[in-house]
Amino acid sequence: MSLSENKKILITSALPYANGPLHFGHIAGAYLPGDCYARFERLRGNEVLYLCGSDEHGVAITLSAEMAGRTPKEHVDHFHQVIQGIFHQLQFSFDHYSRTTWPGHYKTTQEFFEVLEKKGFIEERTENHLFSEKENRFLADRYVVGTCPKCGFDAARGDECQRCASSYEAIDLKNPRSKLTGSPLVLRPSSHLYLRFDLFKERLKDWILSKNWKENVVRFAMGYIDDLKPRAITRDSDWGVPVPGYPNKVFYVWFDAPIGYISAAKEWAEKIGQPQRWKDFWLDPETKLVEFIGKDNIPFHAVFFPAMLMGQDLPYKLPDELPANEFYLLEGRQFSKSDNWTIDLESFFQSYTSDQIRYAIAANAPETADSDFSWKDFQMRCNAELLGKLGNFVHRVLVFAHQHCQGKVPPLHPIDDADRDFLEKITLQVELAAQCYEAFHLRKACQTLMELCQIANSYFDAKKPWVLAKDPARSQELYSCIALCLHCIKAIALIASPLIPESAQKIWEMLGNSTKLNESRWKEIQVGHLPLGQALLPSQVLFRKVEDAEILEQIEKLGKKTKQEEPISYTPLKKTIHIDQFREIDLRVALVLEAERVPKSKKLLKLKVDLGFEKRTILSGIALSHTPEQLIGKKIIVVANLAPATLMGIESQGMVLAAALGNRCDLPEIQNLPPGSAID
Ligand code: B3M
Ligand code: ZN
Repeated sequence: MSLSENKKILITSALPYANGPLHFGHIAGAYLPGDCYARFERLRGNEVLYLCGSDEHGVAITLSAEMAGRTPKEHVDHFHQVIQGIFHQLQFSFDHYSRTTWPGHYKTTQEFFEVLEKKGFIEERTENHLFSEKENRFLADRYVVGTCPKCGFDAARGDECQRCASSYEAIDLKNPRSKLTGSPLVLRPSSHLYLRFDLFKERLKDWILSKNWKENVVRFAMGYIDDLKPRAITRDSDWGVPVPGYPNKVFYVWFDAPIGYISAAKEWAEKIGQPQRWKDFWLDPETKLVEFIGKDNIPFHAVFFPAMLMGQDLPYKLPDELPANEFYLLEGRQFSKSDNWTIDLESFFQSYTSDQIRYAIAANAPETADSDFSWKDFQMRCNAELLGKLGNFVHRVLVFAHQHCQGKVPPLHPIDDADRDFLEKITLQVELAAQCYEAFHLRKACQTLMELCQIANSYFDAKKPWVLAKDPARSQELYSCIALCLHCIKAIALIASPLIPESAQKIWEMLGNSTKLNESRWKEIQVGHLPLGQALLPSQVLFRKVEDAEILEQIEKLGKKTKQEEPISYTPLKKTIHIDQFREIDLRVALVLEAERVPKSKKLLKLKVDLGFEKRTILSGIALSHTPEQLIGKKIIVVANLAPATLMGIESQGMVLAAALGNRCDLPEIQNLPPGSAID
């Protein structure tokens, strides 16, 4: 194969929604494959720009922010950090990680729109949209659930079906209802801007058919193109990229998000102090553009975004490759946070190294069919493969070299047929691995790596260097054997580097190298030999054994709900008040002197409290969560300047502060200060 160099390669991984932590499904689909490919192409000497960023707009964000009691901005700020943390843990090597709330992205999106408008691809239309009479608002996309018009799935989202990956307009759903309240929706006219995707039909068709993509991607995309209609690209919302000239409207998230790939390049160019540099990637026909996505994103990357690019004035690159992966399941079922059918990434990272995780996911990547993370498989990958085959070979050779070759790279001379055969196989596996990476076949790359380890172990066993070591007359043979094994370890480090970069670097250093493997060149390492006499480092443990007990414990955890993991329904945030309004509320520490149930009331307790300067009677609706005995003697917080109110014939002279969630309720308690202390 050609080991081309100096080609510009622009790589993107789908921009994750900043509305929750990522799970393994995402990582297996669009991120790990993208990172391995970027690492491989850099090793080959190509000029790689690998971009990603948080997708921070859209109703998926406003909806989950609303449910979490945060503003959209607070919500995305939080999850942008969380997601970046996960990517960092997994050693993802983005050249830049942006976010779609970057002001430069707003500008780029608006310019994109203005060009489309100028060229006649935008039209305003008044059409029916889904309206909730109960909530008195139009509901878009993810605020709507209903039956998928394509596959009949009855809990499909309003803009794309999570079961069959179709994309449609919310009004196409059967039996549409509000996601928040479950109430039925009616059609009401509303005016929006539509992008005339239909005008791109022929160009899209020709373009897709000229591609040599996976069959499922082409089939799926062609299905869309046949049926291309104008689609609304605006929404009524205040969260998103504002539509120039249309107050109160923002762009539909799938309009602005893919433009994020371009604005991420712009932000990167600014960061490196060469603001025009993004054009070298995006506007040069010589650039190779590779977009890594999960299969649910195919319509947008194979049809809608390319049409938007075709409708521009500038010669934007269209994707050359669209490696779209299938779904990655957990023990045979879709990952689901609400059912606790998930893996807590934080504790996962504490127990296992990023390389163990990367390798286990890559070895089982959902490339041609849905695949599965299972704990047993994870254990097997870590123990039998990484430790048993790879780690073991590196260890036994290094230990041997320290014992019998003075800890240095020995001479490779003379060599016999078995040595020659081994050498050829090493070369072959390295070439095979390169082909796998180039074709986005991570599973096959992992297999190739393990085959090489297997070949190496068999060679070592057949050569029996421990026998050679007993006969001083055979020291040349011994040296050749160990020199070849070290040569093979170098090849292992090389082909392992895109997959398990940390361990590959450690191996590289154990061979006595002081450079960075990921800054080296594939070709040079492939053909070169370790310098004769180079001092080796002692062997160090690369992978720890994963014990049966820890795996059993993990399997048992699956599907069991813990209290904190139940889905929480938060009370919506109240409107903002001024500090002066807050200061009007007089909060005081109160000691509970007496407490008793109010006859005929399930909820009310009657408390006698001491405020230091006076005693009061206060009624509180906490009887379902607290017994009178639990309260007596506690110092709680009360609103002391509330107008008295009569409940069940008793006058209540204040209000107890309590935290509440659903039916549960908890009282804040003061430890040290006396009754009457003010709280502000
Ligand atoms: N955020 C959807 C997703 O995470 C969306 C991808 C945008 S890529 C431009 O599946
Ligand atoms: Zn469907």
